[in-house]
Amino acid sequence: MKRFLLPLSIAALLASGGAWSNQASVGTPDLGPPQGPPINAVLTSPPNVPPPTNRHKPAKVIVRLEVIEKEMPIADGTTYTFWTFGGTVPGSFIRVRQGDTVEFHLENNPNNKMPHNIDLHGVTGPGGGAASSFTAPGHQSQFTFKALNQGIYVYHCATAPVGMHIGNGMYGLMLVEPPEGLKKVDHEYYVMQGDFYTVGKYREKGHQQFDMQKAIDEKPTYVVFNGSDGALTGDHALTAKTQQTVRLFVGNGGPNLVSSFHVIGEIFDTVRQEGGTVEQHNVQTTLIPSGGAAMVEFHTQVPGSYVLVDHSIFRAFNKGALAILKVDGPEDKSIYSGKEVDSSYLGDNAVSMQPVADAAKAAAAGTLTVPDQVAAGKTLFNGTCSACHQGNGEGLEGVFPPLAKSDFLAKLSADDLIAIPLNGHSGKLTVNGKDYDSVMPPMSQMTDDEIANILTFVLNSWGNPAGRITKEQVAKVRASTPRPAGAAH
Ligand code: HEC
Ligand SMILES: [Cu+2]
Repeated sequence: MKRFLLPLSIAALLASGGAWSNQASVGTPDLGPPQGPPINAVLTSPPNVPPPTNRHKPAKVIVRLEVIEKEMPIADGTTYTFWTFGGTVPGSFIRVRQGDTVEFHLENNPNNKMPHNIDLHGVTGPGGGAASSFTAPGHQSQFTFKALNQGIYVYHCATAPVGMHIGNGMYGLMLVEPPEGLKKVDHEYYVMQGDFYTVGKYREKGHQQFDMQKAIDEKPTYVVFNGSDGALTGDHALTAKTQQTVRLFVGNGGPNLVSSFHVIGEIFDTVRQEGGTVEQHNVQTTLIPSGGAAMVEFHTQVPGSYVLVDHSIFRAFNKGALAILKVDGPEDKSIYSGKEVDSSYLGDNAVSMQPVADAAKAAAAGTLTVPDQVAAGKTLFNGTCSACHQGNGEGLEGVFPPLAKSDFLAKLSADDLIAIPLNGHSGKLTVNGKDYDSVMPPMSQMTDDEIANILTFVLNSWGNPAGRITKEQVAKVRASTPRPAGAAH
């Protein structure tokens, strides 16, 4: 009964002239019955996007999405048990055309522990499908919906406790193409932000548990694109060439934060804010609500690394909300002179964190050596301390004291040395005959093993007296010395 009524009410909408008569929706959607044989939807893992449907008629499209609970890295050397749609965070990208009839199958892997369901924001009906898709482990559910509205839509799990299911990575995007399709571009990418809540600190090694209190307090440990710290940096960076067009489908799964999505060094030519049909032009930063998405388009002109961030910027540099689009091609000096400052801007995100992961593995196995710590510490030093003390440890005369062959450092006890990065330092000191009277801020946001590795690297570099600092020593100093007000714990 309802099936027949639906097209009628849409026809009434059309007659009233409102809903479809906007700039981005050129064609009139055919919301009639599906034509031709059923089509199995192509689903892709992030950052890939399925190809355009290239269809001109509504079809019946079959989507099979499997929920898989699995342990994956959330940072180098740090694992987390994610709950996923299709084995990835965000979940598989679904692409259909306005007017399609979608036969949706939700499968809950038999090895899973939890029941799950799915709420697709692109669905018109109770719970966006949630009411029809509650599925126990080892079972599957099926429901059918018509994609009435074009746009880019979030889907997510809505099983209680909902925040926990979303907070464990249960979200993704579904694109409902307009009848005429989207304008052709050179690259389409799938990027989705999410906030994560772990018991341990940001980048604390080992397996991390979900922290419900942090989630309730909206104090995430991680804010990342595509499910992990570094998911889209280094070898995993997005790529393009100069003089190309790029379309990003940018979602935000939340569960809590709103994203101020920005690409450092680019201006968005076109944004479909909130995934709606109105096009906005010449945008610097676009707001992406939790449970919302946007389509962002720009064209590349100057080669280099463009940094995708949540411009709530502590999230980018201290919680992981940072990705890279690497653009290759000839320089255009008339647009940009060409001096690149990637490494200092990006800190340790620009370099491989492999030595840090190796050291964490060795520490877990009880085989951590001084060379392991030195290698990890070097990477971390370059991301944190080198901004002031310089990569070669020489500092800047009169401003930042040298760590290389520092006679001040050489005289410190292990505890006093540990206290400097942990609690900062201010006031007069003399290093190698030169006076300094400045302030070093506390770096207590780093974990015990990060500080241990950095100091072991410093002690074994540049003619310093060698030695070793362990994470147990750092933990002891952390517990027994006061941090200045406002320092991280
Ligand atoms: C924001 C700039 C800055 C950063 C980043 C920084 N320091 Fe410092 N550091 C200073 C300043 C300034 C002093 C001198 C403070 C004073 O005058 O009391 C100092 C002093 C020191 C000293 C004692 C003086 C010496 O030269 O031996 C040590 C050791 C040290 N820093 C280690 C580190 C380590 C390790 C890191 C990275 C975890 C780090 N610093 C990061 C600015 C910085
Ligand atoms: Cu779930």
